[in-house]
Amino acid sequence: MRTHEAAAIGPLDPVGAVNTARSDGVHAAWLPPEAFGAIGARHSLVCGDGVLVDTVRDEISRACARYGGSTDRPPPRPASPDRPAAGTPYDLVLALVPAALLPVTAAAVQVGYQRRHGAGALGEEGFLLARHAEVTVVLAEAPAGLLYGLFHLVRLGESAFGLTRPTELHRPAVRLRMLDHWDNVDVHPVTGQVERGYAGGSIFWRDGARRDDLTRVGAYGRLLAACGVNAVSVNNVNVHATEARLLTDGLGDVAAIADVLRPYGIRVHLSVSFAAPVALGGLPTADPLVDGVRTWWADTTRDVYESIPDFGGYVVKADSEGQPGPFAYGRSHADGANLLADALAPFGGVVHWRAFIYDHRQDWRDRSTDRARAAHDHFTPLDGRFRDNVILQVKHGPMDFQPREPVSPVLAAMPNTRLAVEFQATQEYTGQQRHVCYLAPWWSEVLGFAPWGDGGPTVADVAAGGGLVGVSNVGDDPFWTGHPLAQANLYAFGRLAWDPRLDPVAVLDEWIDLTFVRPAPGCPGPVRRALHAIMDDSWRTYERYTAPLGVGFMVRPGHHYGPDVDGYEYTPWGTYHFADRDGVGVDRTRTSGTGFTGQFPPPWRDVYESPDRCPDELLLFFHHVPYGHLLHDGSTVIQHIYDTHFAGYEQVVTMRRRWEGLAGRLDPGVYDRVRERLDEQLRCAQEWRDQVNAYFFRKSGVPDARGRPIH
Ligand code: GCW
Repeated sequence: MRTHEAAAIGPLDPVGAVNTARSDGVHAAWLPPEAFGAIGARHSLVCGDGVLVDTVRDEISRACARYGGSTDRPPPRPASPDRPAAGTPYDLVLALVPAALLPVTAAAVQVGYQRRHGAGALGEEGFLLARHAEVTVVLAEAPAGLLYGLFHLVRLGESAFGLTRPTELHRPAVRLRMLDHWDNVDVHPVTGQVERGYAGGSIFWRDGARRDDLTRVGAYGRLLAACGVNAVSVNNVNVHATEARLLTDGLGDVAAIADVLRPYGIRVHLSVSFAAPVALGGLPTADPLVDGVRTWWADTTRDVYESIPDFGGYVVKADSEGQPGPFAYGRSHADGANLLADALAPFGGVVHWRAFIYDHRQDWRDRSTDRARAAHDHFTPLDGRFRDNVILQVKHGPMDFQPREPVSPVLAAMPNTRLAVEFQATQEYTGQQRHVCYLAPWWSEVLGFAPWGDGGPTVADVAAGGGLVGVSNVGDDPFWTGHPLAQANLYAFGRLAWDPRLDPVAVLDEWIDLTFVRPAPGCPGPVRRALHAIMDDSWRTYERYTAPLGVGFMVRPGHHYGPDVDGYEYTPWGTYHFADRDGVGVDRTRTSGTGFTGQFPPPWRDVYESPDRCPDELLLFFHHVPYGHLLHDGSTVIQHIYDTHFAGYEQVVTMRRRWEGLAGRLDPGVYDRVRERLDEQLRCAQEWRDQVNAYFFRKSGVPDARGRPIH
């Protein structure tokens, strides 16, 4: 098996355009050795102590061994970091400086540190980057800052050593930048080793046990640190019997993973079962208000911290899709979350309590129950009742990671609760890593959305104190993410979590620079041009050939891949489009529908309420309209469906052609894998186009105005 995997990545391309293969057969993703060329060729000094500073040193030493530079430790006597030892010119200095000394040190190296920032401006993870007198300087107050500073230099490459650079202060906008793995320890009979995983097995677990060799986990931690992620939860939020035991007998395995991730500044979190006191502790109840239950969680949590002193905390999916929760005891979710929060508080841990609660046994005949309303209905009455170390983890949309949804109104309705926004990097509903679908533009739109209207706070502002969580798309596949281009989603998740204002196209550029060749300045390069052409708009392309105008869920039930327009129409899951011969869409208005529009603050409650003002791309999410309804561009709904489906398919044809233009320019392993997936994407896009068009033609009887073939 391993040999087969190793063979998946071929030898280096003679053109030398791309160099990302590793001897162990695992793709280097955005950290190929070449990405360290600029640093490795320099003389550098690293000042500071601790595990993370050692990581910085190791990274630089390895790069120097390859590229001929050198790296020193600080001289015995403290000296000015720009020329720390007289007569020893350094090109690069990375220094950990006590917060109180930062202004002085910065002044000494003339990096333009602004006094108004005062001491402590960089915080736990920030860094200052400057260039003065031909020395590039990175200063940090805490070790993680130095690590992030190093990876920033990697991103900059040679330009970090250019003639001049303005001083830059970097610190993350969002404190908790976390990836949730939906990995099972046992291979689950229905969901497998990784629930909704499209990249092979788990990097942590295999066939019921932790993997002995955690080298891959270390490499993963390194990739995550390089894009800014600082927390990982290592098991599925659907906690089955074996996985529940990670909290007690399996703790050693979690600790082993934590040991491997620690040098990259990543804390480990664990998904736990709310019923653990019963299932593991032998108690008769898991009622959050019973003393014995509280004591059990307090004792168990203390043991966790004895094994893993920097343990991040618990993730909980309660009363959702069959998982146990406080409702069984007539208690609220605040009672449930606070129980765990109290157990974690003495150690500085947090509870990520998921807001994904809805009735999955709904009667499809009942048009008044609306799954989109559920999280808001359940949680907003609890605002202000959660402890400070509870983070309510809210999926970005009110339904479930569809290619298009409005922003969840919960994000605008709980001012007294810490909120985290959850994205799905694993492409459950966006092509399952067989389709190219660069998700950063979608996430960026969500993060920039202003729930109270333009000029007001954005979703990113709301998440700043809670966090951003991504469901990981990684597995033991040699390319990490199955589809090599899906690596960009993981990279972009970390970067947007660090700075939500980043332009997704610029983030893609960073990823291209690191992962593929960095072309000469001024030359866009064929690889870069083709990747932008294929990826920049790929999410919208996916949207075009799948479910139209925000309606969602026209996928095959269960595995959720490929089209099935009525697949979820007459099911208990609350996922309907209500197409009939006259029209399509879900009436969620206050006037005549489920009233969901009323969960938004102004102006959106009124914008969404009105079929004329509602943005086209969300029209069918909010309204049931006739097929002849006119969109803002003057097209009818039915014609829009036909046009976008034909166009989306054609765009995939173009994508595939662009990729073929890269033959011979890329590592053959990467080239072949993407090409193979594009073939499948094309097949599937055609199926989507034909099924959706045929379905609506047969329902409505309205022909395509342009007379194209509809079956
Ligand atoms: O979208 C649904 C997925 C489930 C997942 C659930 C959740 C982990 O189909 O596989 O369960 O969301 O987010 O909890």
